[in-house]
Amino acid sequence: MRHAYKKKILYCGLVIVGVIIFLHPNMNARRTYDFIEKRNILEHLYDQTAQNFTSPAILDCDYHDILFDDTTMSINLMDGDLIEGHRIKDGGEFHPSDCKPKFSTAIIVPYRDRAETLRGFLVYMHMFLRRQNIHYRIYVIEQVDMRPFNRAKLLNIGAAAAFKAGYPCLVLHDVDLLPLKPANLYACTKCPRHMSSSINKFRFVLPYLSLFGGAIAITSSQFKLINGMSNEYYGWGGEDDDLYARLEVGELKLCRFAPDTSRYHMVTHQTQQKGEKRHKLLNYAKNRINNDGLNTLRYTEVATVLHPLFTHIMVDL
Ligand code: NGS
Repeated sequence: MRHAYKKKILYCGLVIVGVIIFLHPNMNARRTYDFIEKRNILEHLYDQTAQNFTSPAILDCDYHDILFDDTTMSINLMDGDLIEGHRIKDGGEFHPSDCKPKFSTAIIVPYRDRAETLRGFLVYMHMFLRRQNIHYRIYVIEQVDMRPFNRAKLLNIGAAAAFKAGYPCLVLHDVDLLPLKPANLYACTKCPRHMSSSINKFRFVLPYLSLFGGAIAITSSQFKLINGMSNEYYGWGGEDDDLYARLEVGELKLCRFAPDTSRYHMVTHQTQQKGEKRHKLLNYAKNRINNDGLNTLRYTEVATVLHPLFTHIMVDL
């Protein structure tokens, strides 16, 4: 009798462990996902430069070599300094001088309180990006008030600045992520692209298929079509899932590059305070798309400074 009882407990225990393992996000992670084959990437790219951008070069830049570059960048670069004669203009803008780029990208980085991470990010990113023969500018949007961090609203503010400067393509980028593969071109594809689908923190495995955070590329017109992101997510989490819901409303299907091309290193940091309302907000994400976003964006711009490596926009939300 006692033996049968013990067996039952053991059996129940095993079932519970099995359910926990099955439900754990990392256990359901996608080892593979649909992606654009390397040989097809060129035709999927959204060729467009900023409205008032002109290049002195005659020949068009070629992107075949970089897309097929198999090397991995060393993250030690972030501890170094930029090489001399880098030709980056104040505000963190760069374009190649020996060929005419086909893409202009505004890289928008929401930020607060991580000076050392930001320094490493800027040095690394300029080294990474200048090899890609694109025209780009890095915008850092800093939240100066004491409310919980609002990543999505900061991204909306950065997007508004990029629209003003005529950028047709936005890369929305966390400061703690470093792209490892030069083949991961920082240009928009015609489909909104989840770029950071293979991060060391998740053992280079995609945690879930609709993940649309970390680093993404989206055209300015697509971002406007879905009214940008929600302004309501204070604290960590949910705002990227909300953005995914907006893509669904706009019938925009996301795309990705191959896992090997989409590798990122995440710089370690303390975990952030989680947003209390995020699940509630997420339940009504699709209902709020028309009255929460770019068209309701209100904030105070404290200052905008053109630093040698980035455009620094300080805001009070
Ligand atoms: C989900 C969050 C997302 C977040 C993702 C991965 O649970 O915002 O985890 O996070 N959604 C909600 O909280 C509703 S990560 O492990 O990369 O920090 O992006």
